[in-house]
Amino acid sequence: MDTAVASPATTTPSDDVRTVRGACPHDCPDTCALVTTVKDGVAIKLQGNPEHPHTAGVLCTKVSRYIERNNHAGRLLQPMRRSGPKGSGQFEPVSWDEALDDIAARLKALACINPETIVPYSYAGTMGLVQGESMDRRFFHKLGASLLDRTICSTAGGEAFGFTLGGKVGMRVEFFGEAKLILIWGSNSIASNLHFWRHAQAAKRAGARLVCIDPRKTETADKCDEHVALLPGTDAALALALMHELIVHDWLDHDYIAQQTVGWEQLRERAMQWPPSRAAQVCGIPESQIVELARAYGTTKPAAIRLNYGMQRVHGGGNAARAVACLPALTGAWRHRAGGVLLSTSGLYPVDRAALQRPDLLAGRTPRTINMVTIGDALLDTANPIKAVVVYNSNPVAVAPDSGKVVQGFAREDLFTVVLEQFQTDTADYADYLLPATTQLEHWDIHYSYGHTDVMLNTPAIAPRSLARSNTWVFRELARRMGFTEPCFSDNDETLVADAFQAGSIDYEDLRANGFTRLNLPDAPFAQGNFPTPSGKCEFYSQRLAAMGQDGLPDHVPNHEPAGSSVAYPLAMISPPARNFLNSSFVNVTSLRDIEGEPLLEIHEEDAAVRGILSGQVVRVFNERGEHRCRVEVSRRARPGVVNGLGIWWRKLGLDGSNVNQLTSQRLTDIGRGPTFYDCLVQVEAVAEGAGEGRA
Ligand SMILES: Nc1nc2c(c(=O)[nH]1)N[C@H]1C(S)=C(S)[C@@H](COP(=O)(O)OP(=O)(O)OC[C@H]3O[C@@H](n4cnc5c(=O)[nH]c(N)nc54)[C@H](O)[C@@H]3O)O[C@H]1N2
Ligand SMILES: Nc1nc2c(c(=O)[nH]1)N[C@H]1C(S)=C(S)[C@@H](COP(=O)(O)OP(=O)(O)OC[C@H]3O[C@@H](n4cnc5c(=O)[nH]c(N)nc54)[C@H](O)[C@@H]3O)O[C@H]1N2
Ligand code: SF4
Ligand SMILES: [Mo]
Repeated sequence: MDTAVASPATTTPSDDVRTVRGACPHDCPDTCALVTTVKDGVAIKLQGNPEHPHTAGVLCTKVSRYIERNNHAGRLLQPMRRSGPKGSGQFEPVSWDEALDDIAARLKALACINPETIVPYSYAGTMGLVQGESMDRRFFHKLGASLLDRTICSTAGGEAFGFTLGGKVGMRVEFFGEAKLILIWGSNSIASNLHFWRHAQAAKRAGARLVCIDPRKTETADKCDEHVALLPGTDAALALALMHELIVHDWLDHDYIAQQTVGWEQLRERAMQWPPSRAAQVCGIPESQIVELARAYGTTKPAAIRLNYGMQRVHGGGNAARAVACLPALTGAWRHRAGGVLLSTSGLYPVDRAALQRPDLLAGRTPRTINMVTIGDALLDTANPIKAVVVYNSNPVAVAPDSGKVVQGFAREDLFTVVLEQFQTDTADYADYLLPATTQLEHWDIHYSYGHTDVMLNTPAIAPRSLARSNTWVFRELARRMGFTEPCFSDNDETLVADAFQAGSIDYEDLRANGFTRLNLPDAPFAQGNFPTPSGKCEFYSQRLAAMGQDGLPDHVPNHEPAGSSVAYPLAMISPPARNFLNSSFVNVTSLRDIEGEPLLEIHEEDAAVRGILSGQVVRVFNERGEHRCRVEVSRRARPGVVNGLGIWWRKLGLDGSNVNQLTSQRLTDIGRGPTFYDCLVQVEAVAEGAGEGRA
């Protein structure tokens, strides 16, 4: 048996009780600091670290169940080989040596002919730099495999911010507590950014006004002073109308605009085409609400915007993020540390990706790039076939759009599929080899965050359960079997932790002592301009976009599938996360699934009434891409014309073996090649009692 495993922090004499500091690995802006209590080598308690200011000792409901997840009866504990038909989920146990020898031999045979027929597929099952983007990338770079464009979440907004502000940069989260007006825009903070919500609450207690801009009346909207329930994909129209009002009422910081921005005259002209009456039509909200919102934004200082990714999962998502990113420069909100906008802080971290990922191992080769959003089409492409996929840190069969095609692709008999997983997910069912992965309690890692500005260290608390092994271990072992001799393939996890940030850029001593360390950043980064754009200014007009043949100014770009544009599919469906799941993670944790119940579609009473739909019925939701059955709730959380299908269920744990992504499309965003999950028209109808309720 192979023995090279992550070593727990210290040796454990029996009845020794100790605590180990870690970091939450999940794809969440909060990147909480964890403290695990270990007794006799067993994790018995997991809490938020009270010493970490951002975490403040509090974890979300999901991760407070992490030990239940870790010790789950469904944890994969043994390498397995497919023993039944593709997709049947039937496996037989094999040894690690057998599995790795055969996988290496099969990849080698494919690589000899054309390494681009091999595709890695990974996302943020763990956000850790070590288990998420180090040895794996080195392995595929050396192999010359196809590159993966990791676009499934944040590239539309992220690249849009890059064009406008110069990167994923913005306000520091702790200063939201000092703001007097907070726009929570495309974010269900209570569900998906809980520790930001703490600061928003502090601001509210100090007299701030909170406004939530979201088609769904979320639990966050419930707790704000105002809810702007616009139609999905209309945020740029709203932002342009706000600019119109700022201009007309002269709520502008002329000095800031003159000194720190590019393209003011052009933007002014564009915004003047968007009077509130026009935006009200497009957004499906009252004109007066836009006028009032503009007044509040133009006259309250400091005003802060927490933009999140919910508003960029539509055709015009990039333009919408650009439009919102322009607002604080118009009012000079950046002058104050509690003013500005925050989408993501990840661009503030000096991560040394070249050292971690070693793109130099490509040695001049330029393999094709596969967009992970369109994996369905890519797997079905016969002209440039994919012959092997190695999936880790992701569950594409559940999370990628247009799952009818994704399933068809993974079901190909001639596709060789390796899945590294903690659980037998929908994707794992299609594996030829299913390899058991460690959890965050069992491996080393180091983390940046996209919601705060601390670096986090994760020290393993316990030994891996049974034969589970870390991603880095698997790729090291595969590299050895492929005959890759570069010394970088022998780096252990602690070396990778030490090399993750640019030399001298973070305080490793502080990190080791406390489990977290602060980046050294100014309070108000753009008070004097200094944007990391080519001009050093906020680029209302982007020369770089114009050079790519795109509109240099932000504009409203209608949805691919605009609300009201189809008679057959009259309802717009968005599919934001259910609060107690994290993407498709935790759906198999019984105590959390019990809270969510069954896959749910929220519908407004008017839309329900005309269809004769009653709360609690099973409905068929469908469009030309497929159909999905779920429970319906006639709910004040849905606005007229929009239904909310909460995600992301494991298909096999749903009502009919599908989930909402059966309906979503593979079409991309205007900027960033991102997914358009929330740009999706459907029809809904009640299903006769008793039909289609058998669990698949
Ligand atoms: N509990 C929980 N937390 C999570 C996750 C999870 O699955 N569950 N996922 C994590 C991940 S990967 C990410 S990327 C983030 C996602 O978190 P967010 O960035 O906040 O994004 P979403 O949850 O997709 O959407 C947020 C809100 O945007 C709304 N929305 C949908 N369409 C539009 C629109 O066109 N305009 C506007 N203004 N709003 C719109 C949705 O109704 C939703 O309430 O959260 C992370 N945190
Ligand atoms: N309809 C709809 N679809 C969506 C979204 C939506 O809002 N609506 N959200 C989208 C977004 S924002 C995102 S980010 C994607 C997320 O999509 P994914 O990144 O695929 O996220 P998860 O579904 O959580 O799957 C991550 C998997 O990684 C596994 N994992 C965790 N840690 C490790 C590890 O250390 N090693 C290995 N080998 N595996 C590990 C977990 O068990 C889990 O099954 O989904 C997207 N899909
Ligand atoms: S999922 Fe988010 S809120 Fe929950 S523990 Fe992890 S980082 Fe914190
Ligand atoms: Mo995401």
